[in-house]
Formats: sequence, structure tokens, C-alpha cells
Amino acid sequence: MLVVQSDAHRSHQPREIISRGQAIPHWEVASRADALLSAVTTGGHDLRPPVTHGLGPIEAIHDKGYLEFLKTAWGRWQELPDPTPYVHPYAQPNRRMTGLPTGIQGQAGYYMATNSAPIAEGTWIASLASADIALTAANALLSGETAAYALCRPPGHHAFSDLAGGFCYLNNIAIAANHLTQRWPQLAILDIDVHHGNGTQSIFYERNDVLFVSLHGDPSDYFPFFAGYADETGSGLGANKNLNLPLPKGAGDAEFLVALEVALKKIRDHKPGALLVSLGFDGFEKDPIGCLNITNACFGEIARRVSALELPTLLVQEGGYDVPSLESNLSSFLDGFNN
Ligand code: SP5
Ligand code: ZN
Repeated sequence: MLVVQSDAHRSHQPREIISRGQAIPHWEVASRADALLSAVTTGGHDLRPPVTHGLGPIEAIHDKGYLEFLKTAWGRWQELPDPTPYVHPYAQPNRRMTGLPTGIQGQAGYYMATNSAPIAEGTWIASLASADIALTAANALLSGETAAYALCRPPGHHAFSDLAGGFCYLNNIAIAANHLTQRWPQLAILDIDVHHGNGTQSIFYERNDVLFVSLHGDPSDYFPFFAGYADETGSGLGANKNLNLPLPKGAGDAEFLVALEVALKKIRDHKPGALLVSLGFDGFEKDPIGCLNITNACFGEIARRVSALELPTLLVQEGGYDVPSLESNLSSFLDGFNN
């Protein structure tokens, strides 16, 4: 399979996130990409660097003010008295206050949905490279490849048009999907990361060209908490073009594969010209922040069933935090996809 990857992600390495009021070591670490790359190398896949696409395809998805914030936030934060190494939100807008402030402290709250997407000095550069990886892999499909894997870091599916959150800054899969609509007017996104792809859902919620289907842990007591429920089905033109399949905490392979069949039927009925997969390995049984019990073998089975759709397919890396198992889980998926 064609794989796009780069080292630019190394400039994004915030050390901590704030979880329940406490700084804890970040889960989304650079060694994740090294482990994933090992699977690509041992599998003998065809590696390619990303091509720079500029801001055009990114501005087609993200708000201009938000992009300006991402680009300048770290430098502005350093001008505060006693600056800290990473931009973290402090006060955030809510149901009763929604104004857009001009200062960096207020803007950090305005443009960051969670306490788990800190901005480091190199976050902007790394995020641009991650989007370029997805776009370059998408272009491979346009040139006739049947499948491509975008080894994106940082991940993207929790990023909204104007919000960072949940380790994500730019929504790589949404940027790539929108880019591919030039060629395929009907597309589908299948999100199998253990967390609901709230950013991606929001971006396409009122569109009827891009179907969004997500399998994830039930958000009633799990991140991202405020979206991912079964009654979110799309609105306006996008009515019935969004499908959420929340799974109970602790669900294993059998339950996941039953839900996957429902997802695949919805995708076939949409008749997409191509498929994009938000590929997370955090549903793995040993994942430190997961809530499901998916086994290594099941990732291969998921891949076999997805590839049986026989659609041009773009795989976009999202989460997965049990670093020692990432190589074998990606190998299982890529092997399953090619068989
Ligand atoms: C792309 C992706 O997978 N993002 C995941 C975002 C999850 N953010 C929640 C982090 C909270 C961590 N606290 C967990 C403590 C477990 N012992
Ligand atoms: Zn996740």
C-alpha cells in the first residue's frame, strides 16, 4: 500500500495535558508515529513524503480566525507575564457567554474545546504537515491508487472548523474528504477510533455529499461527552447522512463487528465513489485511555470487511495510545486490508 509520512510531527511534543484539574503526561506522543512507521517498514509498503498544498484546502474547512489563532497563539502566549511552555485554555465560552475576545488568554478558551489540545512552539508546523500528509495520500487515490495510508500526527477528528480539542488541531480527514469531492461527488467517512469523531461530524453535519458513520464508546460517560449519540443523524441537506453507533463500555470484537455491519450497510446505501477511514487503535483491549476490548486479530477482520466494499480507500491515522502494540495492530489492519 502507498503510505505518506514525514518527520515534521516531531516539532509537536507538548509534554502534558490537563486531566481532571491535574497536569498528566500527554498520551499523544511522538513515539506513536515511530511505532506505526515500523509496521509500514516491516510490511514492505511504499513510503512517500508529503507534498505541500498551502492553506487553500485547509481554509476550505477551517475558519480563518481559528487558523490565525493556531499560527500565532504560541508566540502571543510567550508575551504574557510568566509564560508557560504550552498554550492551555483557562476560561471557556458556554451556553450563556459566546463573545470573541481579542487577547490571547480569552482566545485560547474561545478556540480550544478541551484541556487536552495544548499548543507548543511547533504545533502549527506539525499540524500543517499532518494535513499535507492526508492531502498527499488523497491525491494518490486521484492518480489511481486503490488505497493509501496517511500516517498523520497530530490526529484530527476532534478538530472542528474553529476549535482544537482532544489532541487535534486541523481535521486531516475532513480536509482530505473535501478535496476528494472534486472527483467523487459522493463520499463516505467511517470513523473507528474509540472516541466519537465530533469534529468531523460537525463539519459535515449539514452536507449530503459526505456521509459520516462512527463507531465509538458510548459518550454518556466517555470523551467527547457532548456528541456521538445515536439521535444525531444530520440536519438540513445533511438529514440522514450521519450515523452514530455508540457501543457500551467494555464491548469486544463480537459487538464491534455487529455494529460494523450496520455501518457498512449504511455506507453501501449511500453509493460513495470513495471511502475515507478515521483509523484509531485506541479501541484496543490494552489501550490506556480506551473503553473497548478490541483484539489485534479483530483489526485485521475490520480491514477485510472494509476492503470488501471495493472502494478507493484513504486510511487516515487518528488515535491509539498503547505504544508497544501499535506496530502489531497496524500490521494486522494493513495485512487484512490487502487480503
Ligand atoms: C484522537 C484521539 O484519540 N483523541 C483522544 C482524546 C481523549 N482526550 C481525553 C484525555 C483524558 C485523559 N484522562 C484519562 C485518564 C485515564 N487513566
Ligand atoms: Zn481516540
